[in-house]
Amino acid sequence: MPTDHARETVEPRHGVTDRGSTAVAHPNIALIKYWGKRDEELIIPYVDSLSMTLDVFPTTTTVRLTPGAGGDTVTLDGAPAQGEPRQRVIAFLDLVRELAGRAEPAAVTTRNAVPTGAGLASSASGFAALAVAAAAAYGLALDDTALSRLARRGSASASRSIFGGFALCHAGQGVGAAADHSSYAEPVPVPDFDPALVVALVNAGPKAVSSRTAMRHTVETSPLYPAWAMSSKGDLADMREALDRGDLDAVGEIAERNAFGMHATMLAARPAVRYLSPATVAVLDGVLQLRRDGTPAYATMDAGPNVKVLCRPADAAQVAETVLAAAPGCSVLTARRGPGARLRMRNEP
Ligand code: 2P0
Repeated sequence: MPTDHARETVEPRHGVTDRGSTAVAHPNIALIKYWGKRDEELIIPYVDSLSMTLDVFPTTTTVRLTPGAGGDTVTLDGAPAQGEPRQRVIAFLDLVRELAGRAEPAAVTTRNAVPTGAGLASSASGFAALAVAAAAAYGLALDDTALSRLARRGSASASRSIFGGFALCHAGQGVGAAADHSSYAEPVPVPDFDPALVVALVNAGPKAVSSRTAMRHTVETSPLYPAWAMSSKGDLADMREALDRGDLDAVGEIAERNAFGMHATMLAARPAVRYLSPATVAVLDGVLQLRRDGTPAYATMDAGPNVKVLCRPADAAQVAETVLAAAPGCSVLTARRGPGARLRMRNEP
C-alpha cells in the first residue's frame, strides 16, 4: 500500500537554519487538467483538476532572509534568474511578506531536477517548494490547505504538489476573497491504486509558448473551450469513481479523453496553439498499438510535446521499449506516485 511519505507537520521555525529554510517538492501530472483562469491576478482556475504527484524530478528551494540587502536575489539552477521567472518569484515573496507582515528581502536558490519550462510541471514543483520554504523563512505557520492556497498564487498546478499521491485542486466559487479562499488542493486518498507513469521526454527544451499565455489565448479565442470546461466536470466525477475502484483502464481512458479535449481546445484557438509534435504522435500511435496487443497503456500530454503513459508497474519496461521504438532518441523514465512538499530538516544533507 503506497504511503505517499506524508509530509511531516512541523512548525516553520523548526525548518529554519542560518542557511535559511529548504523545501523539496515534486512535480505532478494532471489526469484531469487545469486549463484557463477565471481570475488572472489571484490565479483562480475555471475547472477543478486532479493529479498524481511523481517521485522523480524534485525541485529543491532555499529561502534565506537577507535583512539589510538592497533587494531579493533569485538563483535558478546556479545562474541568476532573469525576466519573467525572476519577477514571478519576487511577486510571490511580496505576497508572503504581506501575509507575514514583514519586509526583509530574501535570497532564493532553486534547483530543478526537471528540465525547466518543458511541459513537465517545473512550475508546479517550483512554486510548491517556494511556498513551503518561504512560509517557513518568514515564520508563517500554515497548514497544508493554506500552503496549497499560497502555492496556487505562484502557479495553480503547484497547489496540487503540496500533497503526495493523488490531489484535487478546487476551482472554488465566487470572486475576490471568496474565490481565493475556496480555491485550494486536497489529497484524494487512493490507497490501493499505484500505477506507473512512463514519461517520454520527446523534447526537453523550453516550450515555444508558456502555458500561462497559451491558456489565456485559448479561453479568449477557442470556441471549443466552454464545451471542454463543461465536459471536464463529468470527467472528474467519472475519474473519482474509477480511482476508488482502482480501475486502471477506466482511469486511463478518462485521463486520455480529458487531455485530448484540452489539446482540442488549443488547436481550435485562433491562431492555434499546437504543442504536439510528430514525435508526440508517433508515441501516441505506439500507445494505441500496445492496447491493441492487450497491454493497458494510456497517454496524457500537457503544455509541451512530451507524453506520459499510465500503465501497470509490471508493464512499464515494455511500455518504455515501445515508446523508444516509436520515437528513437527520446529519453524515457518511469515514475510512480511520490511524496508531498516538505521542509528539509536541519540534520538532512
Ligand atoms: C495541469 N497544466 O493541470 C495543466 C495541464 C498544463 C496542462 O497546470 O498560469 O504552470 O502558472 O497557473 O500551473 C500548467 O500551467 O499555469 C498546467 P499557471 P501552470 O497540470
